[in-house]
Amino acid sequence: MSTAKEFVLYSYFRSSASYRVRIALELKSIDYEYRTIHLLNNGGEQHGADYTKLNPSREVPTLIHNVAASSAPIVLGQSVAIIDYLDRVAPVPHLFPESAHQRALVLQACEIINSGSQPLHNLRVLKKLVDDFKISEDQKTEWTRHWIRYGFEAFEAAVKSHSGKFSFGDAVTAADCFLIPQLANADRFQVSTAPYPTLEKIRSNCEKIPAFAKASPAQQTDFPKT
Ligand SMILES: N[C@@H](CCC(=O)N[C@@H](CS)C(=O)NCC(=O)O)C(=O)O
Repeated sequence: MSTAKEFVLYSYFRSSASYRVRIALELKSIDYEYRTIHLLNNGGEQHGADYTKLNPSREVPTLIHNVAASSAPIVLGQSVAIIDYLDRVAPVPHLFPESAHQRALVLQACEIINSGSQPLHNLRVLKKLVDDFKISEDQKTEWTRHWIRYGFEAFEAAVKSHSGKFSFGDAVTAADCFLIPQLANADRFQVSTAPYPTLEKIRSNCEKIPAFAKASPAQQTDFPKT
């Protein structure tokens, strides 16, 4: 009989929000069960009735924490909330600093991507633009590129004076967990990162850490084989 793992992640290989949480899980060496929610198949599995009960926003990621056999599992959506939760239940390595000021700066950087850039080119936003406003493929791509660049400009300015090897000094923080997946989105939409030298430096340092590679889309079980 197979026993459920303590942690379960509902994810999609290409989802940058899921990728953030995968990085945090890998950095913390948390073993977890990966469950795929295919965002395109059958009109999008995120809209299924059972999944919607877990994640009313109908998006990935969702984290389940099976705390104890005797208590109900903890179910969490929203990558900021999930990573904050993981940082409390598995504090090593810390992804949010202790100091109120430093923690706010890290959250600010996370939110530049989480609320100021990625949601504007999320799947359902693009679908609405195509379905109801009849934008072309080229316009869709240009829209996406615009919001990725918009976020990178802000992120570069926000971390430039704080960065060392990573966004904040020489230790990985949650900010890096948000940046790397958005850089993967930039690659996908052929957005040059040359105007953002701090982001390029951080990326090359993150690439040296195995947890980032393990969390990448190509390493996930639902990554297309062909
Ligand atoms: N702010 C949310 C964003 C989640 C999100 O945008 N997920 C995307 C994939 S990256 C999604 O599931 N989209 C489904 C849709 O738009 O239908 C988080 O951080 O968890």
